[in-house]
Amino acid sequence: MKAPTQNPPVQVIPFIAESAPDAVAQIRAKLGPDAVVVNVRQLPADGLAKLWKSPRIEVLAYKPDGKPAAVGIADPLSELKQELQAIRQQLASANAGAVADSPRGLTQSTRSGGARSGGVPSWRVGEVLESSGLMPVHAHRVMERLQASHGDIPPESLAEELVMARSALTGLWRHLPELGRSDRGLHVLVGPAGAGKTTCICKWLAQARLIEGRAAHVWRLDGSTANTAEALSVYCEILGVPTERTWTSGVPLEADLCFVDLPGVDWRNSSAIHEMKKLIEGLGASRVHLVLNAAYEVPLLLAQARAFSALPVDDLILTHLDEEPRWGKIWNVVLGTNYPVRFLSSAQNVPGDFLPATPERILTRQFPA
Ligand SMILES: Nc1nc2c(ncn2[C@@H]2O[C@H](COP(=O)(O)OP(=O)(O)O)[C@@H](O)[C@H]2O)c(=O)[nH]1
Ligand SMILES: [Mg+2]
Repeated sequence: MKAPTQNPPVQVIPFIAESAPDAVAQIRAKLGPDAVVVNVRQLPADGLAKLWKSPRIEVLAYKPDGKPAAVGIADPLSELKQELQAIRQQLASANAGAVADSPRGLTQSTRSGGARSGGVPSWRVGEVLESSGLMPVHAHRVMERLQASHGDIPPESLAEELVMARSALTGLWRHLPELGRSDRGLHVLVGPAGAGKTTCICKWLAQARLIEGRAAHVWRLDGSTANTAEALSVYCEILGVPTERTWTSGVPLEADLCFVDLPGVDWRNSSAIHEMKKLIEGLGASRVHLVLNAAYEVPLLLAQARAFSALPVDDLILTHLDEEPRWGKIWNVVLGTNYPVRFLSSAQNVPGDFLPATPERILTRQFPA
């Protein structure tokens, strides 16, 4: 690979700020209007300091070299736009390659090794499903479907079994209702603390603002605990999205995409969930997305989904998928709950990976070529 000769390495500078306006002011003062923000995160307060200090934020930013600050269109978000475009391209090619392709390594595997001791061949793909992350109960359900439609005698090769299993899983996918496809309107993200709710709002906003140029509005509301997600306000300021800390006049006419960011709720605390339910009812018409950390163990994920079903949840957003190698796990949530999955989020950084959930996308990662 050729070493880059034209672009000198960029110097990423961390800024520690007390608030969103403070961060923006510091970045503009030091790097000028064409600064590129690469990450925003909230810093954990140390020890007892968290009792009296408001949380601080760290913003990583740099000034693109060779581009005088005062020349050209000041677009501090061009890097983010490029990154998003690259993600979209990747996405398009991943979809194109995802249609019923036989995973390599399995194509040579024929039925000879799959016979029971009595000589009658048996389906083997159930084990493959389990090793990709499906719980035995769900792998069993897929196998029952396969046997119901193809009979007890499996096809010649394991690769053919896998093609059939992929198709059976796709048939079990719960699609978003027609009405839920457009994302106009008010979205409320709920879930346990640390699941990635605020990060998902930032990623969703980045796509809507930078690629689609849409008008958005954000409310960062307190619940039974304070909402300390200062990073959200910083990001909104960077994207030019108005944020409010209280719900007063409702959704403005000009905003076609609105988000309510709420603090996390402990799934075992039913009275806090009840309080959140009342808060959501007070917002009027909205869509409620339950955000879950998919790297957690499946029983915990299902217990969380059950606890939050006291809220009017429309669908799920699964996060931390970069920390979960076995994407087959996602099927346990698809088959173990009544919710459609709307988005898959797999990066800490914004804009990062935030993609509509589809069976093809999951299967491609579940059974890599
Ligand atoms: N690795 C990884 N980290 C994430 C992801 N989403 C969020 N995080 C990190 O998880 C932590 C909690 O995220 P945050 O959005 O504040 O969660 P919230 O409490 O639900 O709003 C932060 O440190 C995020 O940077 C993800 O998809 N992958
Ligand atoms: Mg948050």
